[in-house]
Amino acid sequence: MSSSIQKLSCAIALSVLSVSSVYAAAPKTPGAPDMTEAEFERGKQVFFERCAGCHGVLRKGATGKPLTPDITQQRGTAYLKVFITYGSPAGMPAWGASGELTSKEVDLMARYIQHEPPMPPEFGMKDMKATWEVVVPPENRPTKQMNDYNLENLFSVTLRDSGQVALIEGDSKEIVGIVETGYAVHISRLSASGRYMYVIGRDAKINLIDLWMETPDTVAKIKVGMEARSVETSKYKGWEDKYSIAGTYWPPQYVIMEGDTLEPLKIVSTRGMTVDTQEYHPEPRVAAIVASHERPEFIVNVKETGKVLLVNYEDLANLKVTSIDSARFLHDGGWDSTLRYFLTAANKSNKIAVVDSREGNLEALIEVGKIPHPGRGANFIDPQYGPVWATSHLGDASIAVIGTDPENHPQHAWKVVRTLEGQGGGSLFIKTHPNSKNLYVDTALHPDTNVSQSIAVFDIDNLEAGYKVLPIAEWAGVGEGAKRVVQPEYNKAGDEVWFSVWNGKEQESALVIIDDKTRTLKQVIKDKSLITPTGKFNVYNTMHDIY
Ligand code: DHE
Repeated sequence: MSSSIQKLSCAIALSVLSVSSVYAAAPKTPGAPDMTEAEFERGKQVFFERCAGCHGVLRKGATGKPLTPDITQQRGTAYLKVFITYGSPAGMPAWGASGELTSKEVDLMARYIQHEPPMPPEFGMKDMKATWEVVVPPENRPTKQMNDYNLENLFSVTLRDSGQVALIEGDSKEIVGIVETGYAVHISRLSASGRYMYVIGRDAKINLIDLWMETPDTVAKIKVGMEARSVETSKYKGWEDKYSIAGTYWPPQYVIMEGDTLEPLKIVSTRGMTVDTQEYHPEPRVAAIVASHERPEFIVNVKETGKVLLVNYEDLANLKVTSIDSARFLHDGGWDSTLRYFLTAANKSNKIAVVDSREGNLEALIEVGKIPHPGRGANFIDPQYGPVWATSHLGDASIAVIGTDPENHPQHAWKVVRTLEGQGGGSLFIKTHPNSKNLYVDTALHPDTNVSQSIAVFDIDNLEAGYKVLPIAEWAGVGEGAKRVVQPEYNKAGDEVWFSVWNGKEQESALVIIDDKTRTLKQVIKDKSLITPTGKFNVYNTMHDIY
């Protein structure tokens, strides 16, 4: 399993840009093997595409190990070649043996990583402004909804490898639009009003889509860096739709923008000291961002330093940021059912950090399984322990169920009250809905295709009975391919669950919709335009943080 996990993090990483166009040439490093200028350029490109997602652009290590020259030169070319070729049980993919890199490329990369990593350029206000475009100014936009769609039950579906999102009406299951977005597009988020949708690509391009238009389309766009994963919008009372925020992996920073135009207003670097050893880190990447419902604040996860920032947007010129120490390698997370506590994975620390957004402090740091990966997690009422939030894990089969109600169930609050056993490791997302009695757990990155192509579903009222397996990929009836089943997402009513059957770019993919009550197949959506569907974002559930 571990190798496919690593593959996710690396291979998916940065297949985004022609890096040679953005890096300055690096000096030769003393002690490192010789390389021609052309070889060095190729090394940069391969590293950017395959390795940076795990090891970091500056190779300080995150999900993957650090690869700085003091370490790599000690290992030497021969050792590194074996490692790159065959991978490791700890999660390094077998890049050579799998044929993804030729033996010439393996040799090149073994030499390349013994040199100092070249520093990509910064991306400041001038660069952002140069890419910023208001396609339809706010004054020329509709003043009411101009289409007949039931917008609250619309889904935005990430079409990962075509750099698009599909807008699908949940009621009719019709694809009502395909919108061009950034490369290897990642997530969609909804403004508090539900009118605006923000979509961010791995190339840090953001599209602002106006759902009120006759045909919903992009009304503003911007590029906020070289590489990004997260975007969010202000949700506090009185500030609805006012601001948006995006975090970048490179450069390590976040930017606050106008909500309806994406005009960049304030850029803040996240470089600084790590939470534990208090050493300077040059590349603390911005992972998940959520909008507080308790205060006019964005909550920003800084991965490598392990700090959760509460960024108050009331006065951008006198910005107040509360920095909360948690644990390193913060990644994804979501709210508890009251929308007061933010539970977020410090993935390589095997912990869940709980932030109290009302008090503005760390409520708890909870030990869970190996590499928690909740997505936004799942909230439900445990028959024995009361309100709980759950996460599954990339690194093992466990599902940690955590008590979230310090008021009425203080003895269970912030404790792992149950550990369920799922189908296996390689899980990315877990989901339920307030109107459902089912808890779905995907295992999209499990090496066994029987597991990666199916879903486990637990009965919330009888969790100890174990799970039932639904053969989602088989139900999709698509041809050959990896057919990973990924990310359950409910419709607005909470009586249907949508799954992506994520196949190769040249292969057929599908969306499979099941009836939540009966757990039986309801509909399969297939279309030539549905290329590599992954994340799905129901408008109502996303705008109200229901999960
Ligand atoms: Fe994601 C959310 C980062 C790979 C699908 N992903 C997130 C978030 C982060 C992140 C920081 C939280 C954003 C937020 O809430 O603001 N993802 C990364 C990576 O660094 C990683 C591991 C490797 C990479 O180089 O990109 C990675 N992610 C993937 C995939 O391969 C997935 C499965 C398919 C795809 O579309 O690329 C994928 N990530 C998703 C989805 C979400 C997400 C669907 C949102 C889940 C939700 O329910 O909100």
